[in-house]
Amino acid sequence: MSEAHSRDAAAQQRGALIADALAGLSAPRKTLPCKWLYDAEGCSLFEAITRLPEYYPTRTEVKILAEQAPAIAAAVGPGRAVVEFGPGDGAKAALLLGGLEAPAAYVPVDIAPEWLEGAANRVVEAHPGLPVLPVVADFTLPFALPKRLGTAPRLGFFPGSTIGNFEPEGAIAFLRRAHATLGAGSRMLLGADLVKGRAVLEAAYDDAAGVTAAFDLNLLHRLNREAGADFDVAAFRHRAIWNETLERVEMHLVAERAQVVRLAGRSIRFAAGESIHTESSHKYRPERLAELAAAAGWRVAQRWTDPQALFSVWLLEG
Ligand code: AVJ
Repeated sequence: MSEAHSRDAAAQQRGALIADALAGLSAPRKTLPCKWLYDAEGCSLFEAITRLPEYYPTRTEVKILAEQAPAIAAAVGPGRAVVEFGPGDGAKAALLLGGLEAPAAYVPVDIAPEWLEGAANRVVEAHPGLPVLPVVADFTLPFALPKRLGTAPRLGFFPGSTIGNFEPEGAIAFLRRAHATLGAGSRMLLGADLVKGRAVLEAAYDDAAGVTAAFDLNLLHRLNREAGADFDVAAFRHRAIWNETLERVEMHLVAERAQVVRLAGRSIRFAAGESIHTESSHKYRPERLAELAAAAGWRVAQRWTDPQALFSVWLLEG
């Protein structure tokens, strides 16, 4: 990427952040898209979250991927190019690629260049000789795969239960679009967190050490840094709520007192106790996830879970 190109991309992202913030914060129920949680600071806070005792998803999924590696490799088959939506630090990809037979390439796709570089380097180190072709793109929107990928059959990889950050209709739209991007005959390895009791879920999203609170509040710091806002971050408090009806954990930033915030020349009013909904993390029952996949044109080939049924890994084909 040339410097001018990345400067343009940064300016474009800033414009999109401001537009999303103005739209989300002038709605009757204030909201911000969760993708903006992941700037460099957000990425490193999220990595700290994955190591928290309360945050079971990452370690459970990694355990499933490691223990089921031979079964996953057998079901996926040889010679596939792995396209990962949101690669994080690249650790899960390195693990997956280590088990697969003769993978053809690795294509990490992410909106955050900070993430991409680290993931690409990690996989290059673990798998020297494997072509690694990073794509800077918002995978919630349509994007093109690199031409150099050629005609190798593809395996989409969407771990971490990031699927849960979409509304159910958005998840179907994403899965359908991913199918179109990957092409006919492709497969998809998908991680999905499962419905469980409130206490476990709320602790996972509001840990005792306050790392998740810092991750959530960083969104306000980011708006101050990049959108010229003047949030008094100390006047907001992080809350995680299990919404039993919608089967999702919601993160909110609650205004502790009435206040007015300036953002891009506009005034945004908060009543005391009013919140910004910053993320939903939908949890799935296996039947529901199978329905979702089918609605998007995928067949379920296999499903793996841990002994406590905390988390699930799915192989889809279509
Ligand atoms: C982005 C899906 C991996 O929803 O569990 C973790 C993000 N937010 N703690 C999730 C998150 C708060 C996470 N994923």
